[in-house]
Amino acid sequence: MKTAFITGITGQDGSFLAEFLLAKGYVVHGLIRRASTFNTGRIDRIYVDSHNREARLFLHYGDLTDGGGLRRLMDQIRPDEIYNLAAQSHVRVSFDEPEFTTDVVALGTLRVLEALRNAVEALGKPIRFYQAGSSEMFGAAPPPQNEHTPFYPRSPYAVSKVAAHWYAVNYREAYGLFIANGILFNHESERRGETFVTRKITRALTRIHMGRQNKLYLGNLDARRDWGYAGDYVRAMWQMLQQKQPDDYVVATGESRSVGEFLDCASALLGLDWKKVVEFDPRYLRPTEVDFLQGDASKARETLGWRPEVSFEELVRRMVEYDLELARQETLLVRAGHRPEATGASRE
Ligand code: NDP
Ligand code: GDR
Repeated sequence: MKTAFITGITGQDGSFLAEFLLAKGYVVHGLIRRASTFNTGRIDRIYVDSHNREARLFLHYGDLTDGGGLRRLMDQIRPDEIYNLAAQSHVRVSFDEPEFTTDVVALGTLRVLEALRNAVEALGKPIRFYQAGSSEMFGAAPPPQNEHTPFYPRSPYAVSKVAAHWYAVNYREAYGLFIANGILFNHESERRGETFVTRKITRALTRIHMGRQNKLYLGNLDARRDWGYAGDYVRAMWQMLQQKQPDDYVVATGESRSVGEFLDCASALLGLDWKKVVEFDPRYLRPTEVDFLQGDASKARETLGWRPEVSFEELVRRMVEYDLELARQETLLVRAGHRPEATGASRE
């Protein structure tokens, strides 16, 4: 039975990856941050009380800004595989919090790599490491982007991911460690954070459909992204760590659509005309934008045998159906006298 350690387990990808690894028979350990409210909503469905002998998912408090804690956890968990997914992952917010973003995304990765290096030396066992890289690292480089495309990051988040990428390459070469960088293009799901544009759209349009909201405020509708389904992308992460040699891979669908096209697809499912409800708010623009991402995942296809299974239309349909059900439940609760909950609709 293999043991995996996931940082960022409470996030969208962490929750999909934990489910995927548990289904493969792994013991899974996850890093969680102390927060004043519960932040484990995405993994509650798979959590079994650790006193139960059947439990194979264990959670540990820690933070990517706390290197000592990471090193202690590594000694305790003795993982076979580490998936470093934790990040301040919002590009727009990284302009507001550049130092914090750098501390978590760039230095945080370095801290996990140091903990890995110490653990491999101290425990004398091989440990495989996955680093969550991003298509944002390509930034202004023209599409299609693949493993040979030079990085041209356009935000503090993206610059930090580039640093993390090169730290990972350097640790692989300097210490002979098994480290793979995934360069993943945007991937979404029903569990996507509500301030990312796809989920912000499906959450808002379904609420508008149910009469719970009037307007949706957005920024740049012309930006193009290569959007896939998160469940497909965590499979690629695992596959990268099952190879004979560590390497770096682009993971993408190869198709690119604008934010406007995402709006078209989601609103058609609801019979809405989004042009009547969407308004522009400059607050959601970025000082430097990434205009056009379209990945070329030939290497992942040929070497890993990876292919996306969920199409763009199916992705949007899943998100709209899920959020429509949420909006229905919200409506019922309000009718029963409950106070409506805040949504991400008015945020980033
Ligand atoms: P999310 O924002 O959904 O999740 C981020 C996770 O990181 C959460 O578990 C969060 O904890 C945790 N985290 C944030 N800061 C810290 C910290 N200081 N210490 C420990 N944990 C922390 O991101 P995704 O799941 O979408 O993405 C996973 C990774 O993949 C990220 O590194 C992201 O940058 C990268 N990526 C994502 C892509 C995408 O399209 N989704 C594409 C390419 C790369 P909490 O729940 O407490 O906030
Ligand atoms: P991105 O995702 O920046 O690509 O990063 P996001 O969904 O935030 O933005 C996509 C595009 O939509 C435009 N946009 C808006 N974005 C948000 N969030 N809110 C709005 O109101 C809005 N209006 C228009 C943006 O300008 C942008 O062009 C995601 C994150 O998951 C990163 O962590 C990851 O590395 C990359 O994907 C790949």
